[in-house]
Amino acid sequence: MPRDEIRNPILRGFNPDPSICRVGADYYIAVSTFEWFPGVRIYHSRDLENWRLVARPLNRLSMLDMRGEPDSCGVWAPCLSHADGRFWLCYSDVRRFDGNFKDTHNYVTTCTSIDGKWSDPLYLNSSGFDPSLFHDDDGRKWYTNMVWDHRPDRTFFSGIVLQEFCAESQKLLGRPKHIFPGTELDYTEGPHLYKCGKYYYLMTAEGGTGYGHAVTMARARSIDGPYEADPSGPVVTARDDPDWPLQRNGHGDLVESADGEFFLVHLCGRPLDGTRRCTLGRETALQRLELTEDNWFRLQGGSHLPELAIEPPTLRLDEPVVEVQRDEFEADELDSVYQWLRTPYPESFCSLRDSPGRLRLYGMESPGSLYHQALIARRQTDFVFVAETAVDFEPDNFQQMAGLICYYNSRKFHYLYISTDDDVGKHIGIMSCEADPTSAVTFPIQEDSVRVPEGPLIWLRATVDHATLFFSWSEDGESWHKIPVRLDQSLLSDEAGIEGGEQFTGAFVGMSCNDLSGSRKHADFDFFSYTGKG
Ligand code: 6LW
Repeated sequence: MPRDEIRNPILRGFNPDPSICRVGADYYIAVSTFEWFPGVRIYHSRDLENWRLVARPLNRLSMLDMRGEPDSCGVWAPCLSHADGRFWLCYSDVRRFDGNFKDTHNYVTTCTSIDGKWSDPLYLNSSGFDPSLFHDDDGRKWYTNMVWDHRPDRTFFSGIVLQEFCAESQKLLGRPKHIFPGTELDYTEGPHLYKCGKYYYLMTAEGGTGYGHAVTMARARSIDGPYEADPSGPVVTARDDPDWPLQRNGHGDLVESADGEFFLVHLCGRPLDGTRRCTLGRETALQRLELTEDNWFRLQGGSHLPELAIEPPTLRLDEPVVEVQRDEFEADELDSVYQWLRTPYPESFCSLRDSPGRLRLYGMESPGSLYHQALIARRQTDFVFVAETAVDFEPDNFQQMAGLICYYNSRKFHYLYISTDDDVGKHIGIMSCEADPTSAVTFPIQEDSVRVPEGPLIWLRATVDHATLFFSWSEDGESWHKIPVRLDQSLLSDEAGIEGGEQFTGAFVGMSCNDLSGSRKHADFDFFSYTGKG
């Protein structure tokens, strides 16, 4: 039965910087993936409510290699469009996070079907991130990106530039033209161009991707400006309403339905109660837009605050999406719910064939590594969840570890691992990195690490309730031992860390195997389950 409202967020958990396009009755949203491989996730829906993951286009070495890239670098803000019988996807591969530089390389790839093999990327430029392509109705194509200015005593975000893109010669033509400096909100990024009636519209994200974030709109009579910003301020923001349930609203894109209704997708964050920490990262929400009599796009109802629930489109086709909750690893390929870090070579550490019915991970670098980790994980999509696995692992020395990990990035994780040493023998330990800028790890049960029997399987469980994480273990999957240490799950958030952290992804939970000795000791995971409870 179609429901009478669509609840926000529509894409829960880490799904930021949404870009939406419609082809006939089909809607597609592409989101950023940062250091998680494969790059970009594209969801499909016919009713704007039920979204199914249908493509992960940047899936091979020639498209993406993020080994060594810092946390929250990699693939930023894609732009998905459809023209001339194919999909076009622009994206940035950002290679530096801190300090004055970004080293952001922008590419475009195309494909005639959303889930086909996307073309090897065409390099476009590196002057700033958030590349975006607009297909005008006269056949010309226009490329925009934000410009990053590393110089002192000025904003890093120096506005939006425009350049024509020639699809035949595959080149950007002429010199880039500054078309919009941004408003006083600053941090102008995430440009998308549209044409509607007598105006071109330029949507941008402003105010930074934290609690000052906003979607702003400017318009011009010709494509290259001058663009004037909407005098009534942002289309959507909660920057002045810290208690509004959807925070950090910004970075949006609009779409028109087949029967002329306008919708906005935008990113948002839902901080844990009483905190400014989003463990679910930046999520995607949907709003209704209307065009006013004087031709500005505003939220339906006239507020700047995003709605928690909106009226569904009139044209609807329901497609409920059922996610696999327990993976027995019987399939030939890893389910697309999982991602891994940075490397385009998953076969170098991960196999479903070497031990049929199990996921085998070959131990690689440490959980702090920016190069080659054997870590397979899925997004945390609920504030309350239980994740379980059972692992067959016989470590030979203390440098070999395998287990269940709640992971945000190389400086924020809680790891329930099995290892061995001369004092205790085979045991379970916990290793946490608590957003420490020096990357130092703590061992909360170092004095009381739990000796476990040699033998085929040890079950491991993570129980998360908002800011609280407890780990448990079992010898048979029935009788569980809860480790009496309350871990702070809120550290696995965008905001935790030095100077507010301000990172861009979201918490994951998954399986990890490390062999710091280099002998690639493997661990076999019998199943992985995730049960979300809202
Ligand atoms: C993205 C930019 C932004 O490229 O944050 O919130 C950056 N908006 O547009 C990283 O997601």
